[in-house]
Amino acid sequence: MTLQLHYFPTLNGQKVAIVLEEMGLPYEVHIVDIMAGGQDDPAFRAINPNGRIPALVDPGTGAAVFESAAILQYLGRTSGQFYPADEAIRTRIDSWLFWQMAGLGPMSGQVNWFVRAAEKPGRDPAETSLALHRFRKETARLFGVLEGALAASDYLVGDYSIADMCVWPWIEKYPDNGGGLAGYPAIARWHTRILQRPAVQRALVLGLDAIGLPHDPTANSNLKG
Ligand SMILES: N[C@@H](CCC(=O)N[C@@H](CS)C(=O)NCC(=O)O)C(=O)O
Repeated sequence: MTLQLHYFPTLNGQKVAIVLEEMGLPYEVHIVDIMAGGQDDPAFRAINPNGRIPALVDPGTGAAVFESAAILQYLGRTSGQFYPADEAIRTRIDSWLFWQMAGLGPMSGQVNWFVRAAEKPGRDPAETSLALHRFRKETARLFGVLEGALAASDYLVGDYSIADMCVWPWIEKYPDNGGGLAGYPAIARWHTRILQRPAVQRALVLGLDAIGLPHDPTANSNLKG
């Protein structure tokens, strides 16, 4: 049965695209144009009352799943791939999923938002500086945690898993330090290792043609996400 991915090419959307491509599952893409209010469409709200992409509908089971990590867990459970049933491994993967969803995503997302807000002409820097200080500091701490976890192993939990696929897109948001991943050699190696995977390459261009965007991730960094 063909899965229905409700999608826009943002970091949270890419997570699910990567997982679907890695698992080789049949799916069709339904673009929800979040730049044009598609997330408020009542038909989409019936799938995700929270009005955010991504969401996944599985006509085979009747499941309608929202929150990207919940989608990853669903696909891992139902496909039996990249999410070992061994309780010790699975719960460790879950820990990294929550870490991304509650930590790295929101913190680096706030940095990104406040950086853009601070750049707006006429904005008083005092309005954004405290928030930027707080969210940058926490994002840097989280990058330190990730660096430590990857220093001694190629992937976050044993073999390549949905934990890596959940965290990986968010590395792109490392905020404006000018040095990229220079201070994080283990993250940089892991990032390159995963970037080279054919499934990841396919996922990164998913939906870009449909909304008229170039196949250049750096050119699309102003998408909501
Ligand atoms: N925690 C949610 C976050 C979803 C989310 O924030 N999606 C963004 C795009 S990455 C969105 O739909 N934004 C639309 C808006 O801000 O109105 C998840 O991981 O699925």
